[in-house]
Amino acid sequence: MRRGSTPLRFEQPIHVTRPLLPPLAELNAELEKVWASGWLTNGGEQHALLERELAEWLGAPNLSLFNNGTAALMVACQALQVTGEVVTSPFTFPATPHVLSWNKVAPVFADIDPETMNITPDTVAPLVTGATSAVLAVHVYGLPCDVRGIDRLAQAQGLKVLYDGAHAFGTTIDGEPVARFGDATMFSFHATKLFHTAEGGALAVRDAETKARVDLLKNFGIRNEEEVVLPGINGKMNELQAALGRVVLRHVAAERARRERVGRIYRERLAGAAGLRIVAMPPGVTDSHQYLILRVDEQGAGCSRDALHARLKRFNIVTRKYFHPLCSQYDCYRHLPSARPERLPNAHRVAAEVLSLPYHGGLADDDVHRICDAIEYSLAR
Ligand code: T4K
Repeated sequence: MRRGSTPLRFEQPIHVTRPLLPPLAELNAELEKVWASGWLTNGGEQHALLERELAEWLGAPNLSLFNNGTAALMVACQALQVTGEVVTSPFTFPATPHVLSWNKVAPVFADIDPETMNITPDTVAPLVTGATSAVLAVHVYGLPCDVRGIDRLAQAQGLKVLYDGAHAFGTTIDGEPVARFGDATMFSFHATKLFHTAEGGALAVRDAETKARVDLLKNFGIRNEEEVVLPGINGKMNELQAALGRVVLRHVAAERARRERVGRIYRERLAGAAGLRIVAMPPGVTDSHQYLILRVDEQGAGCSRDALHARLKRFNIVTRKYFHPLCSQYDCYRHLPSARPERLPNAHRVAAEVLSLPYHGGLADDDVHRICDAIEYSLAR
């Protein structure tokens, strides 16, 4: 961009994300098999194949597919018999605390670390009471929690550990797949996720016995024609979703590579901008490439996150404030003692700073440069 000139407005909205859409012919080839089988759901061939392929991809041998990530987390609470109170993060999507409420469990919000943006053993420990049965931590944006510290705390206190890994598809920690930690890890395969099945999700658990329980719970508790052994729900992924997932999976590596390049351009272009910082993965962590997060320090940038978000809209660039407001600010949770703002200072600060920038493989290099031009221009206004 020439200095002083106004960047051009995009003709079409530039979204925060776009789904990976594989060639339709590839999907049709799989759908023809589904049609020929006459089998659309309730554990068909595509389901079995995808479950196996993902178990390998995620390094999570005890994996169960679901119709969405929220249902997977609902079932995780049932399978692990979570009761009473659960310590969780306020800096997340509403699904995280809502699954606790739907399980008649009280969410207790812990503050987050200002850098990892996740709850930590230090913020969780003081909130553990006799009623606490578990920790439900979130690997927000694919940034891993202090998994070893949380596991230690949980062991010492006899708590279960559930991870909301909705953003952590492909995250590894020192070479270890993220699902190896805790008692259960949920993945979301929503259309907005890098790997997706339009709607979908999965739950990884520690052992085959727990997986068997999860599989019963996601299918009404039906063991066979004669026996219903648990009060389960319908959490099943259907054959069309599974077929889509199998085709999308073939293109995940290319999408990751493309996002890496997009991320590099953002980092190079915005490196010197005062008050702006792009969130980076800590050493030893493989990025899930789910989101690209800008942190806006209002004082340094001379512009608030909200102002930048609004100014970018004028260029047809639709950024998102994931995750503002905090879950602790929702009407259904703000009455909780743990939701009081003075108890969550880091969460409030971080929620006012973060902006999810457009980040997907459909962005051309030139698009990213134009977005950066618009950011630089907006900061100066
Ligand atoms: N835990 C965490 C931490 C989560 O982030 C989520 C979901 C969950 C649990 C629950 O998992 P699921 O039950 O959903 O599997 C979106 C997604 O709907 C949601 O899955 C995701 N997190 C959340 C962070 O983002 P919205 O309300 O922002 O979606 P929406 O419709 O505004 O879409 C965002 C952008 O994506 C649009 O501006 C354009 C683009 N888009 C979206 C869709 C649906 C497309 O280009 N095509 C599409 O089909 O929640």
